Amino acid sequence: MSYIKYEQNGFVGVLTIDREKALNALNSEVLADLDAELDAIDLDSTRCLIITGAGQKSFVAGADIGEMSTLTKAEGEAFGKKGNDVFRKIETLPIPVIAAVNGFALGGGCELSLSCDIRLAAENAVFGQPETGLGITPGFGGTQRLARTINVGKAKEMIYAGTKVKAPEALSLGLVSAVYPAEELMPAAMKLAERISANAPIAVRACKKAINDGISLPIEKAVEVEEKLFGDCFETHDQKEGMACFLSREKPKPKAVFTNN
Ligand code: DAK
Repeated sequence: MSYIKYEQNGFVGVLTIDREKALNALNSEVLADLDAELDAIDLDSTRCLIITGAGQKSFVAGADIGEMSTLTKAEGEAFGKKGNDVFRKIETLPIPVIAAVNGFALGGGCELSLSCDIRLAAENAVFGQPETGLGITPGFGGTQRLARTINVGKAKEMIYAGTKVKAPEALSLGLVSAVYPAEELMPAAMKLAERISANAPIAVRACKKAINDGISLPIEKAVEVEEKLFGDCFETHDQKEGMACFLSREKPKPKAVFTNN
């Protein structure tokens, strides 16, 4: 039995972390199942992925504290690497990934949402990095991605003091793009995923790569990354059709199914 449920809705994949009785906490098995499910996504027919948690209460309440409590230093490092590898796989997945944060996003759960491209939250969402209270640092990229996503001082406060942030504050911090009543979260995430999927897939992927690869480079190097990816869009079906339709004032025809060219 897998801790991950996966559904394909047209071009959109919906991946649910399904360990509801432990508020979807990430143990080694959940991480292994998540890794395997990410590898199994058909990237030729999927243009956007949504990640959410099972139930109404929690996105992911963190790494599994029970499992971590008995780890040795070496095992702790190995566990951190396993999580980091999976989260990096999400961050570098060629297609955009939306986190639909339906409740607690604490510790590894907050870090999981930060490895996604876009975060949408339900009104009951709570974000936090409570690790220092447990005697550890955030280990799945929290010290790095949180400080790059929101104001550095606020990120430091959340990490040093374990300050939790509810959905409205998360919105004002830019940690999430929008907040919805719980029952509207998944429809809103689907709607956004479908809007993304309606655009030229090669161009959307190139945008993700350009932003991710360029963001930590000096601007003169970053624009070179953009130039290359911009050039890669030319001679593709969608570039030719998109521009021809604009010039002839025709309605754009439905996009071709993505192929790797
Ligand atoms: N791990 C394991 N089980 C968890 C869990 C977690 N993180 N969070 C909740 N659960 C389990 C509870 O134990 C409980 O199980 P039963 O007792 O029913 O068997 C069940 O989920 C329901 O939880 P509660 O009864 O506590 O529910 P409440 O509504 O009262 O409270 C809560 C919800 C989310 C406020 C509370 O459960 C809570 O504070 N949970 C812990 C949140 C937390 O501290 N998260 C951060 C975990 S630390 C590293 C790699 C990774 C990390 C660090 C280092 N390296 C080694 C480099 C990451 C660390 C973390 O994520």
